[in-house]
Amino acid sequence: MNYETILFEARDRVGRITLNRPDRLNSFTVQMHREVSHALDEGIAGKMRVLLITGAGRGFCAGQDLSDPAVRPGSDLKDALELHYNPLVRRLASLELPVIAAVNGVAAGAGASIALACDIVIAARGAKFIQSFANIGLVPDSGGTWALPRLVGQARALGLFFAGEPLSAERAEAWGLIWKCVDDDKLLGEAEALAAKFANAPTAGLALTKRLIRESGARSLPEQLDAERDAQSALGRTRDYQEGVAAFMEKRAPNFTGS
Ligand code: T3D
Repeated sequence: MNYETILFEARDRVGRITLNRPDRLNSFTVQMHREVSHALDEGIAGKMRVLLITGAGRGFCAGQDLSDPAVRPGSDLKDALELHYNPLVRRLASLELPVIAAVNGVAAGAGASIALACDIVIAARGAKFIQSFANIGLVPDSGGTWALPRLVGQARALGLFFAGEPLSAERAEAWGLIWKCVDDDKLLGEAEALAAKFANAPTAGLALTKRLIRESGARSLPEQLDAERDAQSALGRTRDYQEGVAAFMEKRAPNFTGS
């Protein structure tokens, strides 16, 4: 596919999506949704073991492109969510591999929600997160009302949602909203280093860890213990476990294959 609104490349087992409408702060159009979906298919078919998402130019993503006639005030916004945002967020959450968001600049509205739907969020010090939905009379969507209270608690989530004010990357890190804030010029290097580390990790274990964490909220402790037991039971039979133990015993670096 010839991508027009994103850049996509898969190299060294890492799929890289760059949202690429910098003059509109990489806000989402239907075409961009379709291209991201296609890139995810392509990455999976190419057996990527890690996905890295970032934005071109000075923004990460400003959410929905508000000039799109499909979301004109008065129209039913249900389709935009049902057909595009919700499937994207579900997919990021259920992809059986680590997903890293490298937030290079402002992440607003659904752009913030999509960043927070990723497993690891690294942000440039100059980046900010804006729950801008209230500024235009909408509720937070794309999983924002699910993720934010879990990450920062109800008081901060409601404050961010109601005020619609920018939250700096530094404060986002201090509040536990994101994994890490780094100097602007270090962002891509740090994100690539993490991606390379994960791409060479026992990725089946990382995928099951992701699932356990993401499903834990709906389970009791006894249920979670059962789920951990089942995951460990499956992983104990993998080549990567065999390799990890052998490498430890032989005092050498492991060579994991993700199988
Ligand atoms: O509607 C549905 O489908 C339901 C789903 C909704 C999901 C959502 O995401 S709702 C929230 C939508 N997003 C926003 O409300 C954010 C709108 N943007 C802003 O508030 C500001 O642009 C920012 C705070 C993000 C950044 O401000 P600033 O001053 O750094 O940049 P700017 O000058 O406002 O933006 C630069 C350009 O990008 C500008 O175009 P211009 O004047 O240079 O021609 C601006 O219009 C454009 N732009 C920024 N965000 C959007 C956008 N164009 C279309 N849609 C945008 N979301």
